[in-house]
Amino acid sequence: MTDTTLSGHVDHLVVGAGFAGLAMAIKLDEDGERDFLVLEKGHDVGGTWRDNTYPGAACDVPSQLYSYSFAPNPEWSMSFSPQPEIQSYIQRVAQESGTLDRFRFGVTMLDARWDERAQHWQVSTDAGDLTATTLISGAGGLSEPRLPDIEGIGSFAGQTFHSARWDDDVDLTGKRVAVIGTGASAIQIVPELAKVVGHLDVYQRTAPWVIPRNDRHYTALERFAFRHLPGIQRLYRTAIYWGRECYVPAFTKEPRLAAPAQALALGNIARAIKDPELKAKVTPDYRIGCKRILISNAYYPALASDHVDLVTDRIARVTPTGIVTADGTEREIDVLVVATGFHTTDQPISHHIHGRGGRSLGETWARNGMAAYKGTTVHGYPNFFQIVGPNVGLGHSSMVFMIESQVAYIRDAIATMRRDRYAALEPRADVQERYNADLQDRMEGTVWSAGGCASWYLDDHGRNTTLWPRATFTFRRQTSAFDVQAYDVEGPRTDRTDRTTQTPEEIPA
Ligand code: N01
Repeated sequence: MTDTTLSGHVDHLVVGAGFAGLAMAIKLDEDGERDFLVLEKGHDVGGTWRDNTYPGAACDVPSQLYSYSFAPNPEWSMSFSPQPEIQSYIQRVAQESGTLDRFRFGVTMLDARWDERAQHWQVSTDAGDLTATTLISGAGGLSEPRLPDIEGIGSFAGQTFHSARWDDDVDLTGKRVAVIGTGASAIQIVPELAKVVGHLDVYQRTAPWVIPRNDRHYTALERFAFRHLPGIQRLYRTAIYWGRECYVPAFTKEPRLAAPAQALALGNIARAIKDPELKAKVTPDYRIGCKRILISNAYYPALASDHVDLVTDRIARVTPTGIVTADGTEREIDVLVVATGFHTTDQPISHHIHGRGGRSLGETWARNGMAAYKGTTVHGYPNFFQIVGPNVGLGHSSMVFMIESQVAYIRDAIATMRRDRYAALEPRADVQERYNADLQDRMEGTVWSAGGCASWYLDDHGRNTTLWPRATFTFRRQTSAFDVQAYDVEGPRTDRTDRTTQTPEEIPA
């Protein structure tokens, strides 16, 4: 429960204070758009980096790239930073931005409805109701844990938690633990658990491809250079960026280009695992890249440990004391960790956003699949912007790059609204349709569609509605300027006087 009370009107309401919401707040402020609020249901900035505190949590994109271009951090200790360092970075950027006075923590947006007459969003929260000219979602695609639909899972008598809701109070030392899932989270958790638990069962439904993690500490000299010669750090960032972009043709056009990565992954298995049966179990039967490529030097050695079992038999049910697989075997455990991912293709926030005619975005997307224009705006939902919307995700590079691209687009949209006194804008239906038809055409033949796997990139209709299928610089170019000709616009805008926040000039000394 929060002691904040919300009422009145703001020009911009941002939902979520992760990388996306924070970038939006900083850039709105920079543009002089000071009448905004950021609602955050948690009690701190950071989003997914605040929530994912499981042992071993770290970024699998190098931090030089997985950070804001406008806030370089010379102090990264390693090439792939651990979660606490990333969270501290986000906190520091937030502190230094001077925008935190407009963040409202512990506030959940319950519902947002487009008011056609007043041309604004009516937003209800658990801390009061307010209206907003624009609604900007920075809620993220990896925020709502997906729990597995396994018979009896609620009956387990020991402790159970999702990877994104780690319970630090549970002492795992010497315990019998099971981890369900072998995705990006699980492969970071498993080696850490293997160090302390008595026995570990890892339940694998599909083997992931795991390449070596070329991680290292930055030397004192490198950090000195980052601090005093910012050009050097930019050079690192640029080199990492282009190195990552090299994956795109392998994923989208020429599968043979993925052969070196696949060979690296097979070498990673061969180095750590000698037992032929285990080797066969961990070797994927689909093309590398079809699911997210994982990086770890420690995962396979952990699986090869005597006190760790990789279970590939289908889980039949969970009992109060353990997990029963389809062959009837029950493995008893004390603690159950579910590392089964997130709601990605059915973004939960979409059910709380009601556009023209009162229809929720969730309903619209349930009918036709998740779709937006440039991953940011949606026909029927005027003045709504979504950061990390449909088809903005990446399998190979930094989401912060995509977030900054979208933030630039939204800033330009807002500047256009101000300049041309538009009250409302939404993408034209035909433009949005063409945009998505082109995206889906491009998906055909990519490793995500033709790679021979099922993944969270695909929705129930088998459409890839999560990933961007082109180079990230193409997305950057497409979002570099607001293309008002692609939009239906309404104007002129009526000026508001009942604002919730004040500009610095208006705040009494
Ligand atoms: O989730 P996932 P995650 N019974 O969906 C299995 C990002 N991330 O939390 O492959 C049994 O990838 C499922 O099996 P299958 C990153 O974008 C980033 O690990 O569907 N198993 C899979 O093995 C990543 O992609 C970092 O057959 C079930 C696993 O659970 C995203 O988060 C670090 C099951 C889910 O894997 C999600 O990763 C961590 C069931 N009923 C995460 N249901 C960085 O370093 C699901 N599974 C940046």
